[in-house]
Amino acid sequence: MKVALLGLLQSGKSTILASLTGKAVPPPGSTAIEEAIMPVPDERLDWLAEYYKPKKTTCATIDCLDLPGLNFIDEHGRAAARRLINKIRTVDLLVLVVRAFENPAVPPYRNRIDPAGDLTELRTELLLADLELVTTRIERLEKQVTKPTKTQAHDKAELALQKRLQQAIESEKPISSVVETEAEFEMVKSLGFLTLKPMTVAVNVGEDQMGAEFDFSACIDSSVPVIKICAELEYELAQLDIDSRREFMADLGITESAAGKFAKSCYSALGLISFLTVVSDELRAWPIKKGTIALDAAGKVHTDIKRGFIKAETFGFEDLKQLGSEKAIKAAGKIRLEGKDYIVRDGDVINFRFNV
Ligand SMILES: Nc1nc2c(ncn2[C@@H]2O[C@H](COP(=O)(O)OP(=O)(O)O)[C@@H](O)[C@H]2O)c(=O)[nH]1
Ligand SMILES: [Mg+2]
Repeated sequence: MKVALLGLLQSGKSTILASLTGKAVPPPGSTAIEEAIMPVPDERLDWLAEYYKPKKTTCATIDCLDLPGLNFIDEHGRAAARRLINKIRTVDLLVLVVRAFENPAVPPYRNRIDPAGDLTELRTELLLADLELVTTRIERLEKQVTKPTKTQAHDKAELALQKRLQQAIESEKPISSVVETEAEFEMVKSLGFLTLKPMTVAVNVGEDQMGAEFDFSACIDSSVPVIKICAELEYELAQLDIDSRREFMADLGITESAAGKFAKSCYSALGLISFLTVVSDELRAWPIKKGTIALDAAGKVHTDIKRGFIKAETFGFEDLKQLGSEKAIKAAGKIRLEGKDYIVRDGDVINFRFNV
Protein backbone atom coordinates (compact mmCIF):
# COMPACT_ATOMS: atom_id res chain seq x y z
CA MET A 1 0.00 0.00 0.00
CA LYS A 2 1.17 3.45 -0.84
CA VAL A 3 0.59 6.53 1.32
CA ALA A 4 1.58 10.17 0.87
CA LEU A 5 2.55 12.53 3.67
CA LEU A 6 1.16 15.96 2.90
CA GLY A 7 1.62 19.05 4.96
CA LEU A 8 2.43 22.72 4.98
CA LEU A 9 6.02 23.97 5.02
CA GLN A 10 8.04 22.62 7.92
CA SER A 11 5.28 20.70 9.59
CA GLY A 12 7.79 17.90 10.23
CA LYS A 13 6.92 15.38 7.50
CA SER A 14 10.49 14.44 6.71
CA THR A 15 11.35 14.12 10.39
CA ILE A 16 8.33 11.85 10.88
CA LEU A 17 9.30 9.73 7.90
CA ALA A 18 12.88 9.50 9.11
CA SER A 19 11.73 8.33 12.52
CA LEU A 20 9.44 5.72 10.95
CA THR A 21 11.82 4.35 8.34
CA GLY A 22 15.35 5.40 9.28
CA LYS A 23 15.65 7.39 6.06
CA ALA A 24 17.79 10.51 6.35
CA VAL A 25 15.95 13.86 6.50
CA PRO A 26 16.41 15.60 3.13
CA PRO A 27 18.13 19.00 3.28
CA PRO A 28 15.85 22.02 3.72
CA GLY A 29 14.62 23.40 0.43
CA SER A 30 14.61 19.98 -1.28
CA THR A 31 11.88 19.86 -3.89
CA ALA A 32 11.92 16.15 -4.70
CA ILE A 33 9.31 13.65 -3.57
CA GLU A 34 11.15 11.15 -1.38
CA GLU A 35 10.08 7.55 -1.01
CA ALA A 36 10.73 5.20 1.89
CA ILE A 37 9.43 1.83 2.99
CA MET A 38 8.13 1.39 6.51
CA PRO A 39 7.94 -2.09 8.04
CA VAL A 40 4.60 -2.53 9.82
CA PRO A 41 5.27 -3.47 13.44
CA ASP A 42 3.18 -6.45 14.53
CA GLU A 43 3.57 -7.95 18.01
CA ARG A 44 1.85 -11.10 16.80
CA LEU A 45 4.62 -11.69 14.26
CA ASP A 46 7.23 -11.21 16.99
CA TRP A 47 5.45 -13.74 19.18
CA LEU A 48 4.98 -16.25 16.36
CA ALA A 49 8.61 -15.89 15.33
CA GLU A 50 9.62 -16.92 18.85
CA TYR A 51 7.25 -19.87 18.71
CA TYR A 52 7.88 -21.25 15.21
CA LYS A 53 11.47 -20.06 14.79
CA PRO A 54 11.04 -19.72 11.02
CA LYS A 55 14.04 -19.11 8.74
CA LYS A 56 12.42 -15.95 7.50
CA THR A 57 9.84 -13.48 8.83
CA THR A 58 8.21 -11.09 6.40
CA CYS A 59 6.19 -8.24 7.83
CA ALA A 60 3.80 -6.05 5.86
CA THR A 61 5.20 -2.76 4.61
CA ILE A 62 3.84 0.70 3.88
CA ASP A 63 5.35 2.58 0.99
CA CYS A 64 5.52 6.23 2.09
CA LEU A 65 5.95 9.26 -0.15
CA ASP A 66 7.23 12.41 1.50
CA LEU A 67 6.18 15.56 -0.31
CA PRO A 68 8.18 18.75 0.14
CA GLY A 69 6.36 21.25 2.34
CA LEU A 70 3.45 22.91 0.61
CA ASN A 71 2.98 26.64 0.67
CA PHE A 72 -0.09 28.44 -0.57
CA ILE A 73 1.00 31.91 0.46
CA ASP A 74 1.72 33.23 -3.02
CA GLU A 75 1.05 32.26 -6.63
CA HIS A 76 4.48 30.72 -7.08
CA GLY A 77 4.07 28.50 -4.01
CA ARG A 78 0.53 27.63 -5.01
CA ALA A 79 1.57 26.53 -8.49
CA ALA A 80 4.43 24.41 -7.14
CA ALA A 81 2.14 22.86 -4.54
CA ARG A 82 -0.50 22.05 -7.17
CA ARG A 83 2.13 20.31 -9.31
CA LEU A 84 3.21 18.20 -6.35
CA ILE A 85 -0.35 17.38 -5.33
CA ASN A 86 -1.12 16.20 -8.85
CA LYS A 87 1.72 13.69 -8.60
CA ILE A 88 0.17 11.70 -5.82
CA ARG A 89 -3.15 10.87 -7.41
CA THR A 90 -2.36 7.17 -7.43
CA VAL A 91 -1.68 6.70 -3.71
CA ASP A 92 -4.12 4.73 -1.55
CA LEU A 93 -4.16 7.05 1.43
CA LEU A 94 -3.29 10.62 2.40
CA VAL A 95 -1.63 11.36 5.71
CA LEU A 96 -2.12 15.03 6.49
CA VAL A 97 0.64 16.26 8.78
CA VAL A 98 -0.01 19.39 10.83
CA ARG A 99 2.29 21.24 13.17
CA ALA A 100 1.52 21.82 16.84
CA PHE A 101 5.11 21.94 18.15
CA GLU A 102 6.80 25.16 19.17
CA ASN A 103 10.36 25.63 17.98
CA PRO A 104 11.84 29.13 17.93
CA ALA A 105 14.41 27.98 15.36
CA VAL A 106 11.69 27.01 12.88
CA PRO A 107 9.41 29.88 11.90
CA PRO A 108 5.83 28.68 11.59
CA TYR A 109 3.86 28.79 8.35
CA ARG A 110 1.85 32.03 8.09
CA ASN A 111 3.27 32.94 11.50
CA ARG A 112 0.76 30.79 13.28
CA ILE A 113 0.79 27.55 15.17
CA ASP A 114 -2.72 26.42 14.51
CA PRO A 115 -3.19 22.74 13.67
CA ALA A 116 -6.92 23.09 12.93
CA GLY A 117 -6.28 26.15 10.76
CA ASP A 118 -3.56 24.30 8.85
CA LEU A 119 -5.78 21.29 8.38
CA THR A 120 -8.59 23.46 7.07
CA GLU A 121 -6.21 25.10 4.61
CA LEU A 122 -4.94 21.73 3.38
CA ARG A 123 -8.47 20.39 2.97
CA THR A 124 -9.48 23.46 0.99
CA GLU A 125 -6.49 23.08 -1.31
CA LEU A 126 -7.27 19.41 -1.91
CA LEU A 127 -10.84 20.40 -2.79
CA LEU A 128 -9.56 23.05 -5.20
CA ALA A 129 -7.20 20.58 -6.88
CA ASP A 130 -10.12 18.19 -7.36
CA LEU A 131 -12.32 21.01 -8.62
CA GLU A 132 -9.81 21.77 -11.33
CA LEU A 133 -9.84 18.13 -12.39
CA VAL A 134 -13.64 17.87 -12.35
CA THR A 135 -13.97 21.04 -14.40
CA THR A 136 -11.57 19.83 -17.09
CA ARG A 137 -13.33 16.48 -17.19
CA ILE A 138 -16.76 18.09 -17.54
CA GLU A 139 -15.55 20.23 -20.45
CA ARG A 140 -14.26 17.14 -22.24
CA LEU A 141 -17.36 15.09 -21.58
CA GLU A 142 -19.66 17.88 -22.75
CA LYS A 143 -17.99 17.79 -26.15
CA GLN A 144 -17.87 14.02 -26.22
CA VAL A 145 -21.55 13.35 -25.47
CA THR A 146 -22.66 15.22 -28.58
CA LYS A 147 -20.98 12.60 -30.76
CA PRO A 148 -22.81 9.34 -31.52
CA THR A 149 -20.08 7.06 -30.18
CA LYS A 150 -20.36 3.62 -28.63
CA THR A 151 -19.65 5.10 -25.22
CA GLN A 152 -22.26 7.84 -25.47
CA ALA A 153 -24.62 6.43 -22.81
CA HIS A 154 -21.74 5.84 -20.42
CA ASP A 155 -20.35 9.33 -21.09
CA LYS A 156 -23.73 10.88 -20.34
CA ALA A 157 -23.94 9.01 -17.06
CA GLU A 158 -20.44 10.08 -16.15
CA LEU A 159 -21.17 13.69 -17.05
CA ALA A 160 -24.16 13.71 -14.72
CA LEU A 161 -22.02 12.26 -11.96
CA GLN A 162 -19.18 14.74 -12.54
CA LYS A 163 -21.65 17.59 -12.28
CA ARG A 164 -22.78 16.29 -8.91
CA LEU A 165 -19.14 16.08 -7.84
CA GLN A 166 -18.62 19.68 -8.93
CA GLN A 167 -21.61 20.81 -6.88
CA ALA A 168 -20.35 18.95 -3.83
CA ILE A 169 -16.91 20.55 -4.04
CA GLU A 170 -18.42 23.98 -4.57
CA SER A 171 -20.27 23.53 -1.30
CA GLU A 172 -16.96 22.43 0.27
CA LYS A 173 -17.88 18.77 0.53
CA PRO A 174 -15.38 16.06 -0.40
CA ILE A 175 -15.99 13.85 -3.42
CA SER A 176 -16.30 10.88 -1.06
CA SER A 177 -19.61 12.38 0.12
CA VAL A 178 -21.12 11.81 -3.34
CA VAL A 179 -19.53 8.64 -4.69
CA GLU A 180 -21.50 5.85 -3.05
CA THR A 181 -22.09 2.90 -5.35
CA GLU A 182 -19.54 0.56 -6.84
CA ALA A 183 -20.56 1.72 -10.33
CA GLU A 184 -19.95 5.37 -9.46
CA PHE A 185 -16.63 4.48 -7.93
CA GLU A 186 -15.57 2.60 -11.06
CA MET A 187 -16.55 5.58 -13.19
CA VAL A 188 -14.24 8.03 -11.44
CA LYS A 189 -11.55 5.72 -10.07
CA SER A 190 -8.95 6.39 -12.73
CA LEU A 191 -9.02 10.16 -12.14
CA GLY A 192 -7.48 9.79 -8.68
CA PHE A 193 -9.57 12.37 -6.86
CA LEU A 194 -7.81 13.33 -3.65
CA THR A 195 -10.95 13.97 -1.64
CA LEU A 196 -12.17 10.49 -2.53
CA LYS A 197 -9.18 8.91 -0.84
CA PRO A 198 -9.17 7.73 2.73
CA MET A 199 -7.09 9.92 4.99
CA THR A 200 -5.52 10.17 8.41
CA VAL A 201 -4.16 13.12 10.34
CA ALA A 202 -0.82 13.15 12.16
CA VAL A 203 -0.37 16.05 14.56
CA ASN A 204 3.30 16.76 15.12
CA VAL A 205 3.39 17.71 18.79
CA GLY A 206 6.10 18.97 21.12
CA GLU A 207 7.25 16.76 23.98
CA ASP A 208 5.03 18.64 26.42
CA GLN A 209 1.93 18.20 24.21
CA MET A 210 1.62 14.42 24.22
CA GLY A 211 -1.51 14.66 26.37
CA ALA A 212 -3.05 17.57 24.45
CA GLU A 213 -6.42 17.18 22.73
CA PHE A 214 -7.09 18.64 19.29
CA ASP A 215 -10.52 19.43 17.96
CA PHE A 216 -10.76 19.01 14.20
CA SER A 217 -14.52 18.55 14.05
CA ALA A 218 -14.91 21.76 12.07
CA CYS A 219 -12.76 20.51 9.17
CA ILE A 220 -12.79 16.71 9.04
CA ASP A 221 -15.20 13.87 9.61
CA SER A 222 -15.07 12.19 13.00
CA SER A 223 -14.24 8.88 11.29
CA VAL A 224 -10.79 10.14 10.21
CA PRO A 225 -8.11 8.64 12.49
CA VAL A 226 -5.99 11.28 14.24
CA ILE A 227 -2.65 10.44 15.85
CA LYS A 228 -0.13 12.51 17.73
CA ILE A 229 3.55 12.09 16.99
CA CYS A 230 6.44 13.96 18.56
CA ALA A 231 8.65 13.80 15.49
CA GLU A 232 11.81 15.18 17.01
CA LEU A 233 11.70 12.85 19.99
CA GLU A 234 10.79 9.85 17.83
CA TYR A 235 13.67 10.67 15.54
CA GLU A 236 16.05 10.60 18.48
CA LEU A 237 14.52 7.34 19.70
CA ALA A 238 14.94 5.79 16.26
CA GLN A 239 18.70 6.35 16.47
CA LEU A 240 18.96 4.16 19.60
CA ASP A 241 19.38 0.39 19.75
CA ILE A 242 16.25 -1.54 20.66
CA ASP A 243 17.03 -1.97 24.37
CA SER A 244 17.91 1.66 25.06
CA ARG A 245 14.87 2.67 23.03
CA ARG A 246 12.57 0.52 25.22
CA GLU A 247 14.15 1.98 28.34
CA PHE A 248 13.73 5.58 27.14
CA MET A 249 10.17 4.96 26.05
CA ALA A 250 9.33 3.52 29.47
CA ASP A 251 10.93 6.53 31.19
CA LEU A 252 8.97 8.94 29.01
CA GLY A 253 5.74 7.00 29.49
CA ILE A 254 5.41 6.22 25.77
CA THR A 255 3.55 2.93 25.44
CA GLU A 256 3.39 2.64 21.68
CA SER A 257 6.01 3.39 19.03
CA ALA A 258 5.26 6.05 16.43
CA ALA A 259 5.50 3.36 13.74
CA GLY A 260 2.87 1.30 15.56
CA LYS A 261 0.48 4.23 15.87
CA PHE A 262 1.09 5.31 12.30
CA ALA A 263 0.49 1.83 10.87
CA LYS A 264 -2.67 1.34 12.94
CA SER A 265 -4.15 4.60 11.75
CA CYS A 266 -3.38 3.71 8.11
CA TYR A 267 -4.93 0.25 8.50
CA SER A 268 -7.99 1.70 10.16
CA ALA A 269 -8.53 4.37 7.47
CA LEU A 270 -8.08 1.80 4.70
CA GLY A 271 -10.24 -0.82 6.43
CA LEU A 272 -7.40 -3.33 6.53
CA ILE A 273 -6.75 -6.30 8.79
CA SER A 274 -4.00 -8.96 8.68
CA PHE A 275 -3.89 -12.69 8.52
CA LEU A 276 -0.75 -14.70 9.08
CA THR A 277 0.82 -17.71 7.40
CA VAL A 278 3.70 -20.03 8.17
CA VAL A 279 4.66 -21.70 4.90
CA SER A 280 7.90 -23.52 4.11
CA ASP A 281 9.76 -21.85 6.93
CA GLU A 282 8.53 -18.34 6.21
CA LEU A 283 6.29 -16.52 8.66
CA ARG A 284 4.39 -13.73 7.03
CA ALA A 285 1.70 -11.11 7.66
CA TRP A 286 -0.76 -10.33 4.87
CA PRO A 287 -2.85 -7.16 4.85
CA ILE A 288 -6.35 -7.60 3.41
CA LYS A 289 -9.57 -5.58 3.34
CA LYS A 290 -12.02 -6.34 6.12
CA GLY A 291 -14.63 -8.74 4.76
CA THR A 292 -12.25 -10.62 2.44
CA ILE A 293 -13.23 -14.28 2.00
CA ALA A 294 -10.78 -17.16 2.43
CA LEU A 295 -10.63 -17.83 -1.30
CA ASP A 296 -9.43 -14.29 -2.06
CA ALA A 297 -7.06 -14.32 0.90
CA ALA A 298 -5.55 -17.49 -0.63
CA GLY A 299 -5.13 -15.60 -3.89
CA LYS A 300 -3.00 -13.01 -2.10
CA VAL A 301 -0.55 -15.71 -1.11
CA HIS A 302 -0.44 -17.35 -4.54
CA THR A 303 -2.74 -17.64 -7.55
CA ASP A 304 -2.19 -21.44 -7.51
CA ILE A 305 -3.47 -21.67 -3.96
CA LYS A 306 -6.64 -19.85 -5.00
CA ARG A 307 -7.07 -22.00 -8.09
CA GLY A 308 -6.65 -25.27 -6.19
CA PHE A 309 -8.29 -24.12 -2.95
CA ILE A 310 -9.63 -26.94 -0.79
CA LYS A 311 -9.88 -25.64 2.78
CA ALA A 312 -8.39 -23.00 5.04
CA GLU A 313 -7.09 -24.59 8.21
CA THR A 314 -7.47 -21.70 10.61
CA PHE A 315 -6.97 -20.71 14.22
CA GLY A 316 -6.87 -17.38 16.00
CA PHE A 317 -3.50 -16.02 17.07
CA GLU A 318 -4.91 -15.16 20.50
CA ASP A 319 -5.94 -18.81 21.08
CA LEU A 320 -2.41 -19.97 20.36
CA LYS A 321 -0.95 -17.32 22.62
CA GLN A 322 -3.37 -18.19 25.44
CA LEU A 323 -3.10 -21.97 25.24
CA GLY A 324 0.60 -21.97 24.44
CA SER A 325 0.94 -24.59 21.69
CA GLU A 326 -0.64 -25.90 18.51
CA LYS A 327 -1.20 -29.20 20.28
CA ALA A 328 -3.19 -27.49 23.02
CA ILE A 329 -5.39 -25.53 20.63
CA LYS A 330 -6.03 -28.66 18.63
CA ALA A 331 -7.04 -30.55 21.79
CA ALA A 332 -9.34 -27.64 22.65
CA GLY A 333 -10.99 -27.90 19.23
CA LYS A 334 -9.85 -24.44 18.22
CA ILE A 335 -8.42 -25.37 14.83
CA ARG A 336 -11.13 -24.97 12.24
CA LEU A 337 -11.43 -26.10 8.65
CA GLU A 338 -13.00 -23.18 6.82
CA GLY A 339 -14.41 -23.11 3.30
CA LYS A 340 -14.03 -20.63 0.42
CA ASP A 341 -16.61 -18.18 1.74
CA TYR A 342 -15.25 -17.90 5.26
CA ILE A 343 -14.70 -14.25 6.14
CA VAL A 344 -11.12 -13.98 7.35
CA ARG A 345 -10.63 -12.32 10.74
CA ASP A 346 -7.81 -10.14 11.99
CA GLY A 347 -5.10 -12.33 13.49
CA ASP A 348 -6.19 -15.59 11.84
CA VAL A 349 -3.28 -17.95 11.32
CA ILE A 350 -4.10 -19.83 8.14
CA ASN A 351 -2.71 -22.91 6.49
CA PHE A 352 -4.31 -23.20 3.06
CA ARG A 353 -4.94 -26.72 1.79
CA PHE A 354 -4.91 -26.78 -1.98
CA ASN A 355 -4.38 -29.05 -4.90
CA VAL A 356 -3.18 -28.05 -8.37
N1 LIG B 1 10.91 21.12 18.34
C1 LIG B 1 10.54 20.32 17.32
N2 LIG B 1 11.07 20.58 16.11
C2 LIG B 1 10.67 19.79 15.08
C3 LIG B 1 9.74 18.72 15.27
N3 LIG B 1 9.54 18.13 14.08
C4 LIG B 1 10.29 18.78 13.17
N4 LIG B 1 10.98 19.78 13.77
C5 LIG B 1 11.92 20.70 13.12
O1 LIG B 1 11.19 21.44 12.16
C6 LIG B 1 11.95 21.61 10.95
C7 LIG B 1 11.17 21.12 9.76
O2 LIG B 1 11.05 19.71 9.83
P1 LIG B 1 10.95 18.84 8.51
O3 LIG B 1 10.76 17.43 8.96
O4 LIG B 1 12.05 19.13 7.59
O5 LIG B 1 9.56 19.42 7.93
P2 LIG B 1 8.90 19.21 6.49
O6 LIG B 1 9.15 20.45 5.73
O7 LIG B 1 7.44 19.05 6.80
O8 LIG B 1 9.49 17.98 5.89
C8 LIG B 1 13.26 20.89 11.18
O9 LIG B 1 14.23 21.85 11.56
C9 LIG B 1 12.96 19.94 12.32
O10 LIG B 1 14.10 19.66 13.10
C10 LIG B 1 9.22 18.49 16.59
O11 LIG B 1 8.44 17.56 16.85
N5 LIG B 1 9.66 19.33 17.56
MG1 LIG C 1 10.45 17.75 4.11
